[in-house]
Amino acid sequence: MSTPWGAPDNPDTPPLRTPCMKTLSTPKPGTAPQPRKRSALRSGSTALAALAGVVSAAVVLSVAELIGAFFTTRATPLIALGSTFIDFTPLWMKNFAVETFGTNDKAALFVGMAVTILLLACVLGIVAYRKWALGVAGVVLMGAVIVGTVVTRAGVKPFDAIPSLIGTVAGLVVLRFLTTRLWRMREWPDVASDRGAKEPDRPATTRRAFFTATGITAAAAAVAATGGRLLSAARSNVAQARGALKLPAPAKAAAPVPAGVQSKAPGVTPWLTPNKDFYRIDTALSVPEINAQDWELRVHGLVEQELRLSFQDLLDAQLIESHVSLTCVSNPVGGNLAGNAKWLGMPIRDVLKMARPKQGADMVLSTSVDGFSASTPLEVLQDGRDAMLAIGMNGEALPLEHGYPVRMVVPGLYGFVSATKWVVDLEVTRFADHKAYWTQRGWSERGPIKTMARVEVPKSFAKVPAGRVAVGGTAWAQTRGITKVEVQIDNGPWTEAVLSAEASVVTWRQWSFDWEATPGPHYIKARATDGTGEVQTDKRADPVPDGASGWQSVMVTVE
Ligand SMILES: Nc1nc2c(c(=O)[nH]1)N[C@H]1C(S)=C(S)[C@@H](COP(=O)(O)O)O[C@H]1N2
Ligand SMILES: [Mo]
Repeated sequence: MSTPWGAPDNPDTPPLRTPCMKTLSTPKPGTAPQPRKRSALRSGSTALAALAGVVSAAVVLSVAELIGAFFTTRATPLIALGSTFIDFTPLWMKNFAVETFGTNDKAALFVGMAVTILLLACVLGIVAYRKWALGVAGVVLMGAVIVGTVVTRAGVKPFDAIPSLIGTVAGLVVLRFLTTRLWRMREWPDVASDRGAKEPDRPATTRRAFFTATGITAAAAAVAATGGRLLSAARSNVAQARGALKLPAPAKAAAPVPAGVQSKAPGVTPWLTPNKDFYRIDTALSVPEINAQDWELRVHGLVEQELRLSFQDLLDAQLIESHVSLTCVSNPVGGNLAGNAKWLGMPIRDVLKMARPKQGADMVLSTSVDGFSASTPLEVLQDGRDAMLAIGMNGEALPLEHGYPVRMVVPGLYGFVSATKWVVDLEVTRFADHKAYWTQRGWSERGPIKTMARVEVPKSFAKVPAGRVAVGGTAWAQTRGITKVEVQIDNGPWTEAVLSAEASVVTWRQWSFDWEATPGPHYIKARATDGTGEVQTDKRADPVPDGASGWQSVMVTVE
């Protein structure tokens, strides 16, 4: 039985010979090779079949990458597969990934994906070699999975499946081509050693043909992949447009930052976080690239007046500027998933004033171009705090990875329920009716930031000389402010630290403490008190579902 490709289903049936092959070799009776070294032969060809599978997979991905340069980056197979994987990652695995890899979780995902694809490709190569029809079925299935993940991504249109489709077909053609070379090799097993000088060329020739084909294909795949990258970079002018963007002056400037906001302890984080050092957390495997001219925000749902805002509308609006510290709900006690920046944007309450929410609405679901969403209490967006549609960060347009051209910034709430980057949709709705991205995955639906004091110097497990040691760090309780930080050495008394100046209740506040250190191992603990008088709880909680809590304890050795 043959497939439409004319290949034998049974690997032990030799493929049809071409006239050319016939003239070259027909073992004479009596000189046929002994079926010795059978298993060695088999495992050798199995490895080559696996190699053919890997090269074919590389062709699928690189051809899709090259053609994908003319489509959205979210439509390339790796990005779509990875993004879909992220969306379906169970909570425990996500927590494990963040705990183990931190902000390298994306790199870890790519490594994991590469290993998985490599293994699958090996298997498919071997299957195709043994039973071609099954191999085809496997490749078609993989192609279907890839196309399926591509077309179900947010903001991706059906024709964005074209790169993956063409890539899959190209991969199949290459697999067929390489597998055919392997079948030919099987016809002339490695008999040179068995038959001395007789027909020494034949096996070597078929073998060489396979390796030449494999090498050329692999090189072509590498060129296609690199070309695809370069091409899509060249075609994308979003980064240039961002650089050229002139931000308007705010109607209401940021309150001046008082002198002395920086902790006196050397080595504490800068009070204002430079954009390049600002932590980045999101589900986006490739940073969405939105042209500001194409950007549009739809405001709808339980509103009297639906709106569509353009980027120009934002530039023309009464903008405000404000220092706000952001914090990630996944930040462990003592962690660094927090940052402080000066944001420029349009107050969201002004947008809501135009849209006029209806009775019964209690939430705004903000959605990004790539399908992330956050549920923010409606009252928080109207209560006078500087919640905004931000277009500027520390005097520049938003960096691409921080949400260019527009993101939300809401003082007092963890990012997962408020800080939607690349935001394109605001739906006024009710908590009862919609669940946001992380809420669907086991996190809470609301996320006020918990009071937290962080010890930054000395570092955990540091060795310090005896005598006066500068201890210091950063504390936050956005919207409530920090009124006290206390330090405890070992089981000694809680002693008040020196607070640095406070810029506002929505920015973090730094502190320092002079410690007379005596030789030996010691534990340094810190806790903050917020503007309501509440002392930071010592109750340990994991980040899931609504933020970590507990006192940080830093072990140091005094010498
Ligand atoms: N589009 C989009 N916006 C997002 C997220 C995301 O995954 N996608 N993550 C949120 C989370 S969990 C946090 S903590 C902040 C982080 O913002 P930053 O990366 O600018 O620090 O972005 C929020 N906005
Ligand atoms: Mo977050």
